[in-house]
Amino acid sequence: MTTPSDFAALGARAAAMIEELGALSQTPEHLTRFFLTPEHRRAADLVARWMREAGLEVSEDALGTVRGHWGPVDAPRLLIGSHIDTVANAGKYDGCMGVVAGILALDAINRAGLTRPYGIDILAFGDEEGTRFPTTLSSSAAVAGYFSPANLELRDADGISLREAMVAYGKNPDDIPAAAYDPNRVIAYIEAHIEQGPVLEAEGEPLGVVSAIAGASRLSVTVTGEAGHAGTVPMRMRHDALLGAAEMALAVERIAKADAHGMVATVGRVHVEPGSINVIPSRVVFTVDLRSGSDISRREALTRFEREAHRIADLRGLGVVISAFHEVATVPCYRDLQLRLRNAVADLGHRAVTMPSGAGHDGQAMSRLCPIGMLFVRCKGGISHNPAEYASPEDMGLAVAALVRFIERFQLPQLAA
Ligand code: HGY
Ligand code: MN
Ligand code: MN
Repeated sequence: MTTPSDFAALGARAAAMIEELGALSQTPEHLTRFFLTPEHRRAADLVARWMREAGLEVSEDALGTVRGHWGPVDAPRLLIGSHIDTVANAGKYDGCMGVVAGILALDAINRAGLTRPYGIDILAFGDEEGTRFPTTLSSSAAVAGYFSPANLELRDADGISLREAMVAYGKNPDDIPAAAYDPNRVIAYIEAHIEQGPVLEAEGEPLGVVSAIAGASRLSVTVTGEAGHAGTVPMRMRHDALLGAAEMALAVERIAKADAHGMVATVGRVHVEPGSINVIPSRVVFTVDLRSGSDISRREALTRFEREAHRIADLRGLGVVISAFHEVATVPCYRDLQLRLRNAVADLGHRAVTMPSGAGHDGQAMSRLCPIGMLFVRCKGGISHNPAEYASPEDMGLAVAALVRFIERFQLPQLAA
């Protein structure tokens, strides 16, 4: 069996790589690495170096996805990947752990001289979080062949369009179609990722297998009222955009709490104008992130929220415009891949917990290309999108070994139906 047994040594290598990658940030005091930024460039170059050191041929596509190629060039491909972009003030493991684990797994396979009748590509995506432009999964969407050219005109907080950012990054938007794989040449996509939740820790297990990735909607809500003097306008005569927005935020919380499918709703960003301490807010723009394991209940919740928001606006004499700028359906993980991943984990002497993912992943985009499977790794306290995010070297070592074992067991380039 090629599978390495020294999980601690593998995990120590993974931890060192995570630390090195985690230092490539917009600012030194915390980790922020957005899509197509200079820090993304530095991280992509580091990942490319690691891929070469693992014996992989390296390429990079028009949306900055770094690809490490292993095995017979003209054979069907098994894809293993995750993302290297981060949220603002992020943890070091979200996304990066899956890219590091994939590289270390192929390094172990190369050292063992294993061959397979298929090739393997490690993919390091640059835009899973969607934190720079008002879209998400754009790099994996290009790989899966469904990137929408209209997104090239989307602008970041500084007014830079995705198209301009690509050119500044040294890419040509005309090359985006060439980033897509031929679906007939792809067997499956596998992603290792920290769980970003508390279940594995509560179960006392280091690894999990994902059954489905929850669907999500992202909204931008603009509430318009009337600016006024904070000292002179009586409360009953105000059209305060912020208080209207606050009532709408509480309404979306109420809707999520009442849902039977574990729905979650988050207002993560609020912009207030004019933003002076002594002026009644005239305009507020806030975001809503809504997720559920049931697409039907999520869509019903969106309808309910829209109705509530207009009711609140009418009562307060406000205007409200709701735009849904991102929507991704709940995506099941392929059963045969779930089974193969569970078997690989069992070979290491552990029971893989089968569980849904509340967090979104590139696998949702990749499911448009091929069957997907996900391996979850325990993270401390379930904390994520937070500098306190942590996965132990032992658990990361086990994840690398599980990927090696998965590949070892994966003898033929086709899956069971
Ligand atoms: O938002 C998410 O679920 C992922 O971290 N992008
Ligand atoms: Mn994330
Ligand atoms: Mn992630």
